[in-house]
Amino acid sequence: MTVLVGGVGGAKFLVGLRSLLDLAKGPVSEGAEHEITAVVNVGDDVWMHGLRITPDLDTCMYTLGGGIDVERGWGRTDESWHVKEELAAYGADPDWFGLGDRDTATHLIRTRMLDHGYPLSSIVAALCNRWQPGVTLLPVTDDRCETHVVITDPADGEKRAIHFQEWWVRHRAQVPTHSFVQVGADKAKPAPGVLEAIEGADLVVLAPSNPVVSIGALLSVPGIRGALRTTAAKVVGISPVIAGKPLRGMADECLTVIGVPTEAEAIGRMYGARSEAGILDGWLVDTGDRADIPGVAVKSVPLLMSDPEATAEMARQAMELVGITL
Ligand code: FO1
Repeated sequence: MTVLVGGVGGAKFLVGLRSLLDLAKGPVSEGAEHEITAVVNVGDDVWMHGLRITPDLDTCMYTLGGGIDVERGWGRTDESWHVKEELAAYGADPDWFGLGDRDTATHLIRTRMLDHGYPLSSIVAALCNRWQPGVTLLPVTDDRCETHVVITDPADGEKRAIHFQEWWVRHRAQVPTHSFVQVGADKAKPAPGVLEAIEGADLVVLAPSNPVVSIGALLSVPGIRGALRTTAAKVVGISPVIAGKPLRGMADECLTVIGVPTEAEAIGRMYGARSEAGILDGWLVDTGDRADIPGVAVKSVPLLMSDPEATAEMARQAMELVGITL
């Protein structure tokens, strides 16, 4: 199975899917009965204090590897913040982005490997040797494809583009926001193995991630949408909103910016049916929601990922929706 994921929601979904397919934290054994490949968003990626940070890849790696701080949904458990405090003591900008001490080791290794010319996909594989996530994590692209946000800056009333992390962490999206831009998308290429993972899958799933800055950012990489439209696998999406509300994060803020209602049906229509110009064969919505999307099989099931068992059942429902039984 191939799953398109962003950060927290995607990582949680992968944990449930891993348990459903009887995979465990450990080496991805080629030729096993089941394999999971996660194609992960890189739109959140950012340079901070000279280090390259890749939030969604790290959230997936730490969550599946058992090192995540569950409460925060990012960074490491048992974290300390001396590096952050010392940077602030120097007045080093920015002070609004938290670099944990343990997390910083990951960024130091990544940055050094980038400096030595390794592509991001090789760096992820190297870091996963330690974390053994039990699934293959692939960045959607090895190229720069960052989400930037066009806002009206409250400081001077000027319109300007800022990095997604500044919009999300510093401003909490509470500034006049006009649009999202995927900087680098025009030249970005799918990372090695990504198109093969989509085209060779038995099933492709869009995880319940942010439809704009996670799934939308993934789709902005040239070739991804085309692979989803042509793969022999069925493509099933899982609604990231329940009763008009996102579970975490700011999917509602992002959807409002692009003029799409925060509703399961509207998001499903935005992705569209493969029989038209879209990418979906199936769309799972929560029991409290409904959706009528011509050309797309829709089913209402519980979508609260309260624990791995509930998530595993969601994944099973996604398979059943398109006629796959384990
Ligand atoms: N999110 C925050 O709200 N505040 C932070 O200080 C913060 C630091 C941070 C450091 C490393 C990392 O991998 C993620 C971090 N995040 C932080 C989360 C980050 O903004 C993610 O992009 C979002 O959670 C969306 O996935």
